[in-house]
Amino acid sequence: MRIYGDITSGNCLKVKWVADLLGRRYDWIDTDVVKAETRTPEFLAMNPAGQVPLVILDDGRPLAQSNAIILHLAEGSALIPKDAYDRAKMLEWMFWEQYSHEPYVAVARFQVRFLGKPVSELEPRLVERGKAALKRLEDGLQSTPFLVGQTVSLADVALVAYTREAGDGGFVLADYPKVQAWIARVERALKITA
Ligand SMILES: N[C@@H](CCC(=O)N[C@@H](CS)C(=O)NCC(=O)O)C(=O)O
Repeated sequence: MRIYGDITSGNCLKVKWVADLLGRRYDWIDTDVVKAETRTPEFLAMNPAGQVPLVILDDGRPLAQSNAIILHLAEGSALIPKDAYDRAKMLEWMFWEQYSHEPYVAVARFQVRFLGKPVSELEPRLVERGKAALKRLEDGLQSTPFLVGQTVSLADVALVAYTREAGDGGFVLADYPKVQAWIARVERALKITA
């Protein structure tokens, strides 16, 4: 398998973490988003959306969208609950991540860390929605160690990717103690070292 990814991107790291944890063999093809390497004709022929992560499976089929990729890679593993309701709850968190978390928490981080924007100049809506997403996570972690019950699942993979970097976007993780403890727990479970 080939993984096209940018190591500074949480969406790409989700794929790397799952592949590493499950012992999947892959070649990592560094693809620099800032240098528009996802917008070349060659890349667009593989993924017309012009985005990483992208994987090319061993049989040559392409697959994009971080959460679709990790779902495919983890099929049949302990990262996906066997119980149908729990599996759907995992997907509930993953869809929520893409629509209500990543567009705020990841975008604030990108603007501060990569575009050099001062936190004080972030669009207020971005900050409010990002804080609301972190609060939603804090509430979701009141009674269980992971987002779906007692064991780590793809819901945790999807959500930890940008939550652990939220400080870079000016969010104060210390305001969310359950989330802070969960980040450390998920990093241990996924064997994330950096
Ligand atoms: N929803 C997509 C988002 C992918 C995405 O936004 N990728 C960014 C890097 S994090 C990218 O490739 N941007 C380059 C571009 O749009 O030109 C996913 O989860 O994979």
